[in-house]
Amino acid sequence: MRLYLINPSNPLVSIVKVKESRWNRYRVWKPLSLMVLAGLTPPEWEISIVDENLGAPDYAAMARPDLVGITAFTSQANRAYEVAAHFRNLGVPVVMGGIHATICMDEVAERVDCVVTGEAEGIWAQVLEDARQGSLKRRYDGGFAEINDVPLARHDLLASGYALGAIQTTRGCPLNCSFCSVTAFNGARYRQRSIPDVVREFQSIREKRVLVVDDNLIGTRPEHIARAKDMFRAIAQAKLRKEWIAQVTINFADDEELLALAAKAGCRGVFIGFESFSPEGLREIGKKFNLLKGRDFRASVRCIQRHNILVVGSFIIGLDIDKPGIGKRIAEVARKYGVDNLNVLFLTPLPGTRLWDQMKSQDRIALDTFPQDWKYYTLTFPVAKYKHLSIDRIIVEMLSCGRDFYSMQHILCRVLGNLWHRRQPLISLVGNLSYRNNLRLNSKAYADFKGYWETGTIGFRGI
Ligand code: B12
Ligand code: SF4
Repeated sequence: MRLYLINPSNPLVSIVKVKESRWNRYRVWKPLSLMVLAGLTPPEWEISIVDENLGAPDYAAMARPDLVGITAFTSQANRAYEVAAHFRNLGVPVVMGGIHATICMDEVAERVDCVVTGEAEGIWAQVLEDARQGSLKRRYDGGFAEINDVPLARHDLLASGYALGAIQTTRGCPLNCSFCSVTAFNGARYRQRSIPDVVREFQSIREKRVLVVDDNLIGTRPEHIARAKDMFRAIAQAKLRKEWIAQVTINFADDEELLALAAKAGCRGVFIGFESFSPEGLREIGKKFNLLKGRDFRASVRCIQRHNILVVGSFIIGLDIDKPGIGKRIAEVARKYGVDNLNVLFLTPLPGTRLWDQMKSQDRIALDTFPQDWKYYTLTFPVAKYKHLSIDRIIVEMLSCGRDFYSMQHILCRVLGNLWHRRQPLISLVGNLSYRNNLRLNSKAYADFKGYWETGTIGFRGI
């Protein structure tokens, strides 16, 4: 039985534009969901994982599969449907799962043979067996998996050519920020994989550098932190010699022992969602965790960096409190905090989030011709009606933020600072140049987007 597992690409996502910016070569990430699905698949299935981010293959020239499984974030849904249509025309049954299939089940069900909602661990074997028997049902629900059922992902199946391997050590997040899908999709309970499993899986990864995809690697409670420390100790003891990056909350900075252990285990960079520099902004999006009294963000960033760990800071633009001038302000604050890279995203009502419900009820979802508009739900296009910023204005703000933070002068300052502190100056340079290069690609993407906006059905200028 031949199974194709496909990760559809979205040409609007800048990381796939490797030709236009060779720096993006370092930013194509492995589709871990499909590697996990492969790990759950019995040996009688011959599996091929197709990652369209490395280039879409000529499906017509490939051997006919018995079953196709497609994963998709919302932004990949359009391409997912094209791929599904191709195989369904050949009479091959198509199963779709992942976050978009879970949240927008009815839309997906119209376009594939079978929808799998939730996490696949508890249900995939059944889906495969039914497919083998020719009795595939229209819908299966995996719910939340038992964390010990998460298999070792099949790291052997993907081609080389990725800069980083990928691994997941926890699922779920209790913080439920209004713009984020994680609590809705993976639940509020923070589930941690067994440490020996994590170490074994790390060992099976070919790449020296690894992305730990957890939404928050260290968690928020003392017992979470204690487990993170144990895991870092075990990774260090196993002498894996891997270098990895992860997402964490700002409390990472509050525990010197945690930082030292993480660095010893190979942590070289963390991605932190600051989201907004103002308490009103944080309250607006429900990121209360960053509101802790007395937090000095600059000092926290320094603490992390002292352990030779780079910090990527993420902010959101387009909150109700954001007014003209916000772009430059974010760049200034990020420089003040001293982050090594800045990642700014447009406030985007992702389906299934509290923000979606709120914006929908206020008629503020601007790009709402679905499914075709999903391709713009990459957080890199302004798809909503923002309170104080028209579409033209918010794009100007985003560009001015990028041009300020990634000016050659500021890049040089940061990289020289990292050279002086012997803090991965080369990685810092590559990271900064990659972002700078994408500014050019983004300007072009915004121009095309505005063209679509103006000729499309949306004719307003802010609310
Ligand atoms: C790693 C990651 C990335 C990587 C992508 C790696 C990849 N897959 O290619 C990078 C950094 C590139 C990325 C980019 C983006 N991401 Co992202 N990302 C994640 C993250 C943190 C983890 C995903 C992961 O690997 N999980 C581990 C695997 C094992 O779990 P899983 O994917 O959920 O798969 C399980 C089930 O869903 C199911 N399943 C999945 N696929 C299938 C298929 C079949 C057939 C079946 C049966 C089951 C099934 O089974 C799996 C095992 O249980 C999630 C957060 C999260 N918790 O999901 C956000 C998340 C998926 N990302 C999100 C977003 C918005 C984006 C971006 C659009 C914007 C951005 N700038 O971040 C881009 C766009 C990417 C694109 N190509 O269009 C949102 C998606 C929301 C939505 N409705 O789509 C999430 C949920 C984060 C959030 N804050 O809300 N992301
Ligand atoms: S943004 Fe981060 S902290 Fe907030 S709910 Fe999502 S994963 Fe949790």
